[in-house]
Amino acid sequence: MTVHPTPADRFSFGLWTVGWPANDPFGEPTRPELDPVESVHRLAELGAWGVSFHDDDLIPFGSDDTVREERIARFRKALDETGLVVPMATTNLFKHPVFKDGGFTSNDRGVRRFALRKVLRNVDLAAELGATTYVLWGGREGSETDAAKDVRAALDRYREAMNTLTQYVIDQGYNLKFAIEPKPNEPRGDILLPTIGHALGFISTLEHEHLVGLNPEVGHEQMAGLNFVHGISQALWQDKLFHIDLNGQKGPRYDQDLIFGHGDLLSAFFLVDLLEQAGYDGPRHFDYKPLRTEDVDGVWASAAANMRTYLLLKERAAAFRADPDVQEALRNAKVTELAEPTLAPGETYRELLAADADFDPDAVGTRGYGFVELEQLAVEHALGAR
Ligand code: GLT
Ligand code: MN
Ligand code: MN
Repeated sequence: MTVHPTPADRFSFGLWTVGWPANDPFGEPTRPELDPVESVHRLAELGAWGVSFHDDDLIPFGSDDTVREERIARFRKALDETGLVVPMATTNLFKHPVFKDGGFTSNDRGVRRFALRKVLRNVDLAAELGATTYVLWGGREGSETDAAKDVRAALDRYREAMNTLTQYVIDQGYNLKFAIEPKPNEPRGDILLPTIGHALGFISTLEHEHLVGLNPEVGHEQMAGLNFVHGISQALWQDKLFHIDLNGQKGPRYDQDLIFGHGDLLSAFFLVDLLEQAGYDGPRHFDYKPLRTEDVDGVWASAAANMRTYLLLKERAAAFRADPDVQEALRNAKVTELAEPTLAPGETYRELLAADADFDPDAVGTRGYGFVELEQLAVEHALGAR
């Protein structure tokens, strides 16, 4: 099937994804460093719409102002030449040894102040380049030992950082919202705000809650054994899906960052179905790592594969929804009945208590729901068999 990504599909990539030189804890890089300017051009040629970056992907840590300005100017020129946009930016608070005990929640107050300054500085650049989402992935916010971290104090400091950042954005008049990216572990033994649910709970305690939402990543929830489609459903339900990191993962193990669809394919099918049905209009952002076995050509093949898989699943999901057999199976399974309020309009609990005298739980308990038939229809559509 021919599917061609276009900017209207809103596909975006982190510079650190295609640009990963494939070094891992056990081995050296297998590919050369990529120039961000080249990445911008190649992604645009492939039909991507946007590119995201960490401050350090663009401007090496510790650069002076001359180097900084020069790097930004080259990047901006590439954006102008290709029409690629910057929907999101983020801060690297994990690579330098200074962040070994975290950024916003390091036990060392000086480190916390340094981390906040690093983020504030890049928030200015994000706004300058037109980004509307600022992602915060706190990979080093956590611990390996429970004795070493007062988690309640750490959450106070996390909240203090978020309140400071949101106040800054308000004062500067930036059109920028923050998206927290949960992850259960790696690189820390245990990371704070490990899942969508933890992060949603935390966000509800913030001063400017409306400016803070989520950037959930497929693999991160699956590392915790959780259902990503359910997590995204709740994030949407709470209007907190500000951004999304699409990739693949094979169950609870290290963070694989596989190509989208190369992990749990059926979950990817239902995820695309959900995003498209819910009218999610944010970036479809791929946060993956081209396999270490691949050369530079393989990097671009993998970038194209992410977008192609998304579009194929989108097409399959639309066919699933349009199939009259599926619509009937949805009705038989009472999936549509769940949208009906449990109480009738105006009905009180007093009336409820006196109602439904003829309801027979034993008879209803024997009735099958037909979920298997419905799921099989989904599998057949995902396989292109219908
Ligand atoms: C890092 C991490 C990703 C995050 C990036 C944003 S950094 O690559 O593994 O999941 O999205 O900070
Ligand atoms: Mn990941
Ligand atoms: Mn991510």
